[in-house]
Amino acid sequence: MLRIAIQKSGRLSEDSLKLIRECGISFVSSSYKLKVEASNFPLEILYLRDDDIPGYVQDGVADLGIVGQNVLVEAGCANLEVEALGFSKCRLSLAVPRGAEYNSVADLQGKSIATSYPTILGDYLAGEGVRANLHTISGSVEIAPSIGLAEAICDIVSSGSTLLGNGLREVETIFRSEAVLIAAPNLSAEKQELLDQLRFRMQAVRRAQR
Ligand code: PRT
Ligand code: ZN
Repeated sequence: MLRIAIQKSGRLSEDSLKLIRECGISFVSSSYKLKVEASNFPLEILYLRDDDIPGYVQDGVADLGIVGQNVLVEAGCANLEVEALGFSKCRLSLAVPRGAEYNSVADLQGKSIATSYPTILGDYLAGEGVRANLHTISGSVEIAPSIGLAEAICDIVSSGSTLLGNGLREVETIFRSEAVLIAAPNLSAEKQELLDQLRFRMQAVRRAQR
């Protein structure tokens, strides 16, 4: 039996469940059960926080997972990706207060930047030769400049309305993300065979949507 970890409740949940159902896999989902078994495919679904999914798959507690590339790469687990899924598209961007002067990323030299993505941001800044002070916060990052916590932010953007609503201007996109299927490194031959069947079905679902 394959075990797949998906987000319990959040932006990935609905599309993850929909994709599994569109693969012809039936299961009864209830908001109380954190683990359900499919009735017509050897699959068990675990409902978790998205941040915990890369670690569970890396350690083999779950065989598969569905998570955003932003969370996967930040966790240092990019090697687990097996299939891009095309939903939950977003970008990780740098933003500064609307009135602040900004010409290039070099302007962030010595500045303080609030983010939930210190690894991706740190790698990006190092590649640009910029040294900045990163403040890692786990949510409501967009509030940081207005309360004096940081001079810039780096966070997930989708429509851009959250930046706009907090008086911020997007100045650089540093990473593009979508939901991906991930798999544990050393699956048994039986599990690998089931994964291949599942990927085949997922690819057919995506082709049908194009
Ligand atoms: O509880 P749990 O830890 O499981 O969930 P979470 O709150 O950490 O994650 P969740 O559900 O918010 O997002 C899950 C994944 O969806 C993210 O890791 C991204 O891969 C993807 N995704 C897609 C987004 C967005 N779009 C998005 N807009 N994740 C977050 N946002 C937030 C962003 O942080 C910002 O605060 O929405 C705000 C910006 O949205 P716009 O539309 O105003 O630009
Ligand atoms: Zn999360």
